[in-house]
Amino acid sequence: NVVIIATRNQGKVREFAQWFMDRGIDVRSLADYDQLPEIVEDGETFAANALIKAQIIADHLQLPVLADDSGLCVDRLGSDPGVYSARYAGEHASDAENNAKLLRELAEIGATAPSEAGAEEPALLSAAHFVCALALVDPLRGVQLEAEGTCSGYIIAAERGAGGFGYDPLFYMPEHGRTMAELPLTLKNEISHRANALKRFFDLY
Ligand code: ITT
Repeated sequence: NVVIIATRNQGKVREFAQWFMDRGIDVRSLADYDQLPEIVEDGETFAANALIKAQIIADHLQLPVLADDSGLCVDRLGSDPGVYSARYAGEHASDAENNAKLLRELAEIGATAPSEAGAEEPALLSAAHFVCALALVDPLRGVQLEAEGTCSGYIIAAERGAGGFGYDPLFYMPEHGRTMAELPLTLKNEISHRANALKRFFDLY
């Protein structure tokens, strides 16, 4: 039993692997294939981009494919970076570069933290939420399933934690007293936007 996920993001792969492993299903990603067609994610929504990725790879491999399009929406930045989350600081930007850009943009609108050396509770610069859109496409039967999940928190001024990926070190959840990057993978996988999308996915599947 295998599911193909149309992603090159190893952080996503780790999280999907845990979800599917629990169900006795192995996960393959685009890293396991050569000579794949180019994917142009030019949709205006997470859902549209998830469909684009799943459709292109499903057509190419002639197998059912699941795709994840996700990102961070920051209230005080008018929901940016949104669908541009992966390339916020430039086309092939690293997570560190994107996180630095996020803090620069917040500083520009005056959202900064007072010096908080030793503070237990970090200053909250803006409310924010993660979004994850999933799409499953079967080349023979077309779109099989779409599901979306979100997760709410706040952006803080300095990174905390080494787990997860992407914007996780800057995404703080007061109810957990930790950033997403400070949670063990199993806990992130219970509460994240991806977890919420996957719960819907398995309800519908
Ligand atoms: P694929 O398209 O190959 O799946 P990608 O990283 O380019 O990989 P997206 O286009 O969906 O994926 O962009 C998602 C970006 O949003 C990702 O690079 C992170 O910066 C951010 N992101 C998504 N999920 C996240 C999570 O669980 N924690 C932190 N940041 C996340």
